[in-house]
Amino acid sequence: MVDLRELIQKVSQAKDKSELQILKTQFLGKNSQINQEFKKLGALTEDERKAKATSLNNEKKKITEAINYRLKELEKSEINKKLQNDKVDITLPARERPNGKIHPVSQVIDEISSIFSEIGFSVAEGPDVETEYNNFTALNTPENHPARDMHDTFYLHGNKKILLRTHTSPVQIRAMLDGKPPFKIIVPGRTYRCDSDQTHAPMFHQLEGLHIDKDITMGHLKGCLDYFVKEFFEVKKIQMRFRPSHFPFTEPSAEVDIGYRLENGRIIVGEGDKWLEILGCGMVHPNVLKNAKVDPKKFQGFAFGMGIDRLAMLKYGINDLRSFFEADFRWLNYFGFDPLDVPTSYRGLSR
Ligand code: 2NL
Repeated sequence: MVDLRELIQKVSQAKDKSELQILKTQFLGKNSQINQEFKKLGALTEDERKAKATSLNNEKKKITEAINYRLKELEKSEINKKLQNDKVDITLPARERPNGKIHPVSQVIDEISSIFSEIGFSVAEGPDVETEYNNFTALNTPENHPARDMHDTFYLHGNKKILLRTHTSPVQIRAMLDGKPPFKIIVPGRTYRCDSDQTHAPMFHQLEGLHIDKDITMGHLKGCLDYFVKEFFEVKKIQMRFRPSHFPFTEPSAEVDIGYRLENGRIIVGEGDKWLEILGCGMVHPNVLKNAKVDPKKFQGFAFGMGIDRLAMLKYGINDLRSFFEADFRWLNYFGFDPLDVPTSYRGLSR
């Protein structure tokens, strides 16, 4: 006979869920006493069997109920313990807002990264100091191309093999050399050119994108950029045109303009009778794929590049490029973004 009271007492004293589980197996499992008794039923007369089966089922029900009851008790005390640990004092004063601000360039890089991450791009980064191979040669830029000129490129130590990258493309070359296709990355970062006037700074920011896979077409490129432009400028409709262009690293190549109009001297993006160039793009040149050890017979894709500083100026109504890099605290306080706004504003903070 099973001593029901003893079993139920043990269950009600189980310290935790795992002990309870052990008791459950012991009392109701295959090798439990009750189960053995069930097995013996066959040897009894019909009347005896009925009576015994009813009493066994009753016992089983009582044990099960006791186990479930104890389980609820244990879970309740677990939750209470958790609540106790997570208790916050809501009467404490709020933390002071930090003094620092997020630079508009960082803000725009975060916004663009979040827009592209939603369609499967990941962010890659690389060094500012590059080799001539990664920055020019791999990108199908001929030996005598004017972009390589001393006047445009900062060569280090007069050594023509080491330089400050003039675009972020070398990071994509590194990504392709280091990995296996498909590639779907964007690359934001600092870039450098020996150029300084009203609209050019020797250090500026670019963001490039690369999508390489089997059967990627210009149609994918157009769809991708159409999505990006609408998300970035936070408008549902935007006029966009692809103008044929030329880059050594893409074929065919295009520049993308968006429609805009002026309203009281302010640029209103979306539609209008004027066009504004915002980025360059194209299908990656087979020579670039070969140089990056990707088989152009199996893989192809698109790439694009844009200047971040100008996009930040456009979106947030800043009209002097040089103010970006003056580290003027009053300027940053005015044009910068609140660090605590970042997580909630993954889609920009247009004002
Ligand atoms: C612009 C135009 C562009 C690319 C950048 C690229 C990178 C690789 C291969 C092929 Cl690894 N292309 N990048 C392509 C077309 C245009 O930038 O106006 N940038 C500010």
